[in-house]
Amino acid sequence: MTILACIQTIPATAIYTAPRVPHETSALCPLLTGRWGILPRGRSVWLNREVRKALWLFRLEVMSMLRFLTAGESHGPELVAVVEGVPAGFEIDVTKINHDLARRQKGYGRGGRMLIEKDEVRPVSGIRFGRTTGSPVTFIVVNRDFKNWEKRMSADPRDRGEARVVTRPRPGHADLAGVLKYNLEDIRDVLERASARETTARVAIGAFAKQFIKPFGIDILGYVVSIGTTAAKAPSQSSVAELRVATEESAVRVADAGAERAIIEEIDACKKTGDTLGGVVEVVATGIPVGLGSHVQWDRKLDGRLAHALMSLQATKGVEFGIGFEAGRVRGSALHDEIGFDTEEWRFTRRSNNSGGTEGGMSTGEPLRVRVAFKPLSTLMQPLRSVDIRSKQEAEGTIERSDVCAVPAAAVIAESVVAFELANAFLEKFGGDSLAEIARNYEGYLKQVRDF
Ligand code: EPS
Repeated sequence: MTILACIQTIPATAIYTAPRVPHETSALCPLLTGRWGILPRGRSVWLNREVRKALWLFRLEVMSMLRFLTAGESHGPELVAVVEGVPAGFEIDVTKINHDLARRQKGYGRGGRMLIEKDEVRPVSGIRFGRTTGSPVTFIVVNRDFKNWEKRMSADPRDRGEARVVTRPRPGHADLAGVLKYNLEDIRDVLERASARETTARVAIGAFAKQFIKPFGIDILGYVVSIGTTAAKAPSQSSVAELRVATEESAVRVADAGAERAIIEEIDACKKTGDTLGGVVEVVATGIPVGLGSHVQWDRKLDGRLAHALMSLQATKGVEFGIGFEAGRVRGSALHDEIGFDTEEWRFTRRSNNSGGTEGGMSTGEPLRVRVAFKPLSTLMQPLRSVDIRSKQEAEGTIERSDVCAVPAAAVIAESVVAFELANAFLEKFGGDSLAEIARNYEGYLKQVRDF
């Protein structure tokens, strides 16, 4: 009601392309007719700032089924994840969420922190007797390390003297831009939240979201493609299940024993010289029905939304779908995935999947393949040159306990954010308030595609 009231402020001359007008309805969107006026689709005009703000709120309200927030500092008492827009009736197995959290903690090259933590969620809202109720879901993860930081991370102003102020920004971290932007004197006020520790909450959310789409046959896996200069052999022929077995057994999440040995050697060499290593991960997802996302508006495009989510991960430097940047170097005839028709199964087929499973911002029904490049972590035990923010004198970047390489963990994290985005797009397409309603919509749509 509040959101619709905002829309009343749109001047009579403003016309807006309403985001959720279904294809076969009239130009008068039922949601927006009556006393709120008519917003015809198919035409755009310039809107003033207030109107844009109102519509932005509206977009959040009606477009995204799911939304989430995370909160918490790396060395604070707890991490918090809140997910809103959750439909009722989905079975939630908390042990599966904890399993993914344990996967995130693994990987050769991690630092001492992972020996302290045993990340597990405590569900505190929205789940009753193992099922979602439709209410917002909240998960809490305790930072065991907090007991070593109680005074330094205290909320009580009387503990200010315990802070051990950090004044030497690390090149590559959020440190310098963060203190300048927020006008802070202690870099710790920035680094605590910028830390990749936050991804614990995102993995919990992703593992939760997976449980909405798993019943509909969507399977998602993240694994490592390369670390430093060592590339693992491409496992393109393997099924996701085979790939899962192979990469879960690997200390660096690759399906290639030779590459694994070389990567471990490289991590060891980096550790000796106080350096760090980045890499590339791939997320593959199968069982996605054709038509998640939409071509009709920029912010409804599935690949755009996935790229946004993946680029928001700490240390991400690039995202590519299918053959990615290579697409800019080949001819169209070599790139595009030719279309066939299987008369026995009565369905459209593709002769390749260079697109990585999206065309026009929609899923094609082929496996989603997206790669993410992670830069080497910016805490170097052999620090780079920097400047002290107080004295303005040249100084070395701060040394914080950190990891030499967190790319195997990044594969699990990327898998999790893809899971959330797919669940969100799935619920948007088949939306409803309960599992039963969503399942009906899903079956009806599959029949429509079969009968096309
Ligand atoms: C992380 C926890 C952190 C780091 C790492 C990721 O723990 P701590 O800072 O206590 O050693 O290991 O964070 C970073 C690399 C970073 O730049 O902040 C985790 O839980 O994944």
